[in-house]
Amino acid sequence: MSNTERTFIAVKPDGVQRSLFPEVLRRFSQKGFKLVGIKLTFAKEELLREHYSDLQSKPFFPSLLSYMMSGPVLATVWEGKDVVKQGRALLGATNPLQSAPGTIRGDFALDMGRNIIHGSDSVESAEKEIALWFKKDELVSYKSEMYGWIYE
Ligand code: IDP
Ligand code: MG
Repeated sequence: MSNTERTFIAVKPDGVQRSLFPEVLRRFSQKGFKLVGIKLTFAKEELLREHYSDLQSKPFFPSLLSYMMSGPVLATVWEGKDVVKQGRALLGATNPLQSAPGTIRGDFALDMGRNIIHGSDSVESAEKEIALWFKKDELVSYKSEMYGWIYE
């Protein structure tokens, strides 16, 4: 399994406003994942329409767009073994009421439309989302000094 798999994780506007982003960064870092991209940004409608293109026909799509544009988003890219699937596990279920305690949504959220965090759901969508949110030169390559303590 590749140690260089990447995923896109975004702390949504409510997570930023509620100061939950340090908790998100802590959980991903302490699990062993390497941060390779980070920026605080206001998402443009055009970007969000592309990002959530699979949900266009859903009744909640307009409110999802306004939610995602209600404040800055902390966009991040993480690298590591099985990071896409593991990242989704750290997040919990889409509906926070169905997210187990110990997950980010399970610990900090109640409503689907305020579920504080996004995570790519497959390696393919991670690639698409990373390219959508980050320019190539905004992602960094570096040797993590903790790798020897994380990977056998
Ligand atoms: P995910 O974020 O867990 O991948 P998706 O089904 O891709 O879930 O939906 C994207 C986002 O749209 C969710 O995180 C949530 O904020 C919002 N959403 C999904 N389903 C509903 C719904 O039924 N009502 C309100 N918002 C929803
Ligand atoms: Mg999704």
